Formats: sequence, C-alpha cells, structure tokens
Amino acid sequence: MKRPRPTNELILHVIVAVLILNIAKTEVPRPRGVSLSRAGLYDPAKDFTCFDNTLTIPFAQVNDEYCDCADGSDEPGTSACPNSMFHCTNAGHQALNIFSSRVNDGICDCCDGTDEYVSKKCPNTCKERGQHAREAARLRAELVKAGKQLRNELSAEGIKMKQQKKDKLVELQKSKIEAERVMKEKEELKKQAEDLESVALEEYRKIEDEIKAKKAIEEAEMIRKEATETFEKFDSNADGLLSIPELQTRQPFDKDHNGEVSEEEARSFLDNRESINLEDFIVYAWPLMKPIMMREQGVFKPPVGVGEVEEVPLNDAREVNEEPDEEPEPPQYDDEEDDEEDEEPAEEHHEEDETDTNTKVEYDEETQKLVSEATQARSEFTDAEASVRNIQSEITRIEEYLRKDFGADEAFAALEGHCFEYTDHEYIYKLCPFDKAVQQAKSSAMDTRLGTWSKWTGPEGNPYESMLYDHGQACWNGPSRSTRVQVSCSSENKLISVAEPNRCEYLFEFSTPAACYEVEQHPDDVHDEL
Ligand code: MAN
Repeated sequence: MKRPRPTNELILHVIVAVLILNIAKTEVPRPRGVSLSRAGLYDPAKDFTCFDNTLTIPFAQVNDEYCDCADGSDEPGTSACPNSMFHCTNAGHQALNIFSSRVNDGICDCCDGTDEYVSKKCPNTCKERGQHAREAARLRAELVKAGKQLRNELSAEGIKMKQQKKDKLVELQKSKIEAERVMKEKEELKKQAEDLESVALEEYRKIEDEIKAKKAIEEAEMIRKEATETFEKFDSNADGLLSIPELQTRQPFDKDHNGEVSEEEARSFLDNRESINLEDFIVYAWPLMKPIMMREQGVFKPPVGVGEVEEVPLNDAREVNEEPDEEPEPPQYDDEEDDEEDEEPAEEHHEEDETDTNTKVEYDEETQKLVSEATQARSEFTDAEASVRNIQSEITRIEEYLRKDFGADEAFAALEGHCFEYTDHEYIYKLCPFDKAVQQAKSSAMDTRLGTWSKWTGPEGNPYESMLYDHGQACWNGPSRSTRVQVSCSSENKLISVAEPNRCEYLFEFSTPAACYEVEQHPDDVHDEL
C-alpha cells in the first residue's frame, strides 16, 4: 500500500501546481467534458481522429450528439457514446469523471452543473463544497499532525511484533521438523516394543482366558447353589414346586408394605406362574428374588453363626427399591465441591482393578520388563504426537496472524489483542479489532456476536477507513449480524459510537492514532482544487 509523504513542502507544491494549472485551464480551450490533461488531443484546427485510430472525422463532429468513434472519444461531453466518460472541472472543488449516461439525466452529478448543460438546472455549488471539503481536510490535517507521532510509535511496535511472529514461525517450523522426526522414531520404538510384548503375552493371555472361563463356571455354580438352597427353604411341603401360598408366608415379598404378601405379589416373583420347579426357579425366579434376599441379609445381618434366612425378622422387610432406614454412615465431605465427581471414577477404577486382579496372572520378570517397556514406549509416542500437534496449532495461529492486513506500516497491528467498549442505555458493545464485534445486553449479560473480522472496506485510496466484521449471530428471521467500523484519526483509541441503522446491521465509529495518515489524492483531482 502506497503511503503519501505528507510534508508542508509537498502541500505547498500542490498548491502552486494547482494555481498554475488553474490559470492554464482557463486559457486552454477544450470541448465540453474534456479534462485539462487531455485538452491537447482535441485540436479544433484539425480533423479529429478517434483515439483508437479507426476513423477521422471533421472536428465539427466532436460533441455533436452523434457517436462516430467506436471508443466514444468523439463525444466526451454528451451522452451519445455509452462508453465515454464526462469530465467535470468543478473549479473550486474536486474534478470528477462520470459515465456519459449521467450527462443530461436530470441529476446534478458535477458541482459546477456542467453535466446538465441542456436544462441548466444545476447551480454551481463548487465554491461552498470546496470550502467545506478544504475545512474538513484542514481539520483532518491538524488531527493527523497531532496523532502522527503516536501513529509512528504504533507502527514501530506493529513492525516489531510482526517481525517477532515471523521469527517465531521460522523457529517453530524448524521445531516441527525435529518433533516429527522424534515422533517417527518413537512410533518405530513403540512398534518394536509392542511386538515383543505381544509375543511375550500370548502365553499369558491363554492362561488368563482359562482363568476367566473357570471363574465364570464357578460363579454360575454359586448362583445355582444359592438358588437351590433358597428354593428348598421356601418349598415348605418339599414337593419340588414352589407355589404362591408358600411364597405368601415370606414377608420380604410384601412389596406394598400392607402387612401381607398378596397373591399378585407372590406371583410376580414366580415369573407370573402359579408354581415353579427348581430349574425354572434358578433361571427365572431367582434373579427377581435375589436382590430382595440380599437386601434382607445386608440390612439385618444375622449374628455370627446364624445364617438362616428364616431367622430374619421378616415383618421388617422393605420394598425392593427402598433404602434401609438404618442410620447411614455419615458421609465424609471434603471442602471441594467436585468431591462426588472425584469419587466416582475412583470407585470404577477400583472395580476394574478388582476384575483385573481376579484374572490377571503374575508375569515372570522378563515378561513384566517387556510390558513395562511397551507401556513406556506407548506413553513416549503419545507425548511426541502431542508435541507435533501443539507446534502445528501454534504455526497455524501465527500464519493466521501474518495473513492479517494491519494497514500501511503495520500501524493497526498493536490494536490486535485489545478490546474497546461503548455503553448505551441497553447494551455494552465491544470491538476487538481483527477479531470480533460483540453486543452484551446489560440485563442478561449474554453475549451476541455481531461479526467476526473479515476485511478492510474503505474506498480506493483509503481502504483503512472502514472495517467489516461479518458472519455474526443469526438475526431472528433474518441474515447473520454484521458490523461496519468507520475508523478515524484521533490521539486515543476509542469506540466513539454505535448505531444499528438497519436491523442486525451495526455501525461502529472507532478512532485511533493508527488512522492518522494523509489520504492519497488522485493528481487529476488536485488540478482543479481551487
Ligand atoms: C437483539 C439485539 C438487537 C437486534 C435484535 C434483532 O435484541 O441484537 O440489536 O436488533 O436482537 O432481533
């Protein structure tokens, strides 16, 4: 981006040039709609040759409201050629080039009124507008002068920051190559260690599987034994069938605690049958009864040596899901709120350990060594992988930063990472340059994103006058929110105002010394500025 060198000397030169050219302008006759710089191309003493050299016509045909030249050059001051441009001198203000279609269209485009020469209805307002523009330029020049030193400081800081990021990037890229090399090495070591571990564990796995299978059989036998014992106890007439009346004498099955075990209650424990034989009892009824029996045993632990279910005071039975009303152990609380969360995984872990230790075989020294080495190799590989990932994400972050356009001389760079606030009666607005625009309702403290940094959107010659933040939170029944930020020069960074000119389209005014630079001006414009 070109940055003009604003010196008093330059301004003086411009003024002198303007004066000279302005005088010259009045002396050089030229057809309507032709700029001073092109006046020499229209010589009334000669025939006119179109600029594309395709045709030569008598000079009288220039601006005769008939388009002779394909390039439109014979009609600079009429609307006859659709592809020609009309130049208004706008003496006293800024010269302007407009499309020929705007000539005599009833709208005053040129402040000197020359574009509407047929109706002559446009008064010359260039003097007032010029004065106005010059006053604005003078004020801006004063501001720029005041803010320039600050801008230079910001710029120096920005250049330094950007260089630091670039250096960091080079460093990270080197580290990444090394980290990837280490990761590959660790991966290979892990593979080797796991191969050895796998061979060594194969024998043990078989043993472990056998132990597991044996345990499963033992467990099934135990269940069978418990179930058979209970069946025999409850089958009071010993006819090999457990029936509803037999179960009705067992108080623990009084689910609704009304003092008696109803037929339905008894039936529900017998797989909804009238009676059940031992084999079916083991499969269908015992799983329903066991939790109740265990609860009974757990709550009313019989004295040592008295293990019979019958000796339990059955009338004190509880509902299946009811908690015992015995005073529970007072829980031990820590100060930490997340105590419960802490405890659970620990318990699970404990259970896992228990199953593991139940079936785990103790390895011989050599195997244990290989297992430990493989565990260590796995952990080193995971660490190496994480290290590559971390470096990569930092590289991505820096690359994103370096892609951002921080304006001429990086003057806006120092604003990155800072946020500026503006409060109105309803909301707190936040602008975090190069990041986001946010709206926070005072009442709910809820953040609404009004846009994410997109790009500079100022006009040609001064792109750093306006920023766009888009793709914000969706507007109800509408587009996603977006924010335009008008950036102006001042001696401090400040979010000056916020408006919502259209629903969910926000307009911020932000001032900063970073914007204290002279605006580029087109040489053609300067010519006619007096
Ligand atoms: C919220 C705010 C307003 C916006 C409406 C649109 O109230 O974000 O700025 O106009 O939503 O529904």
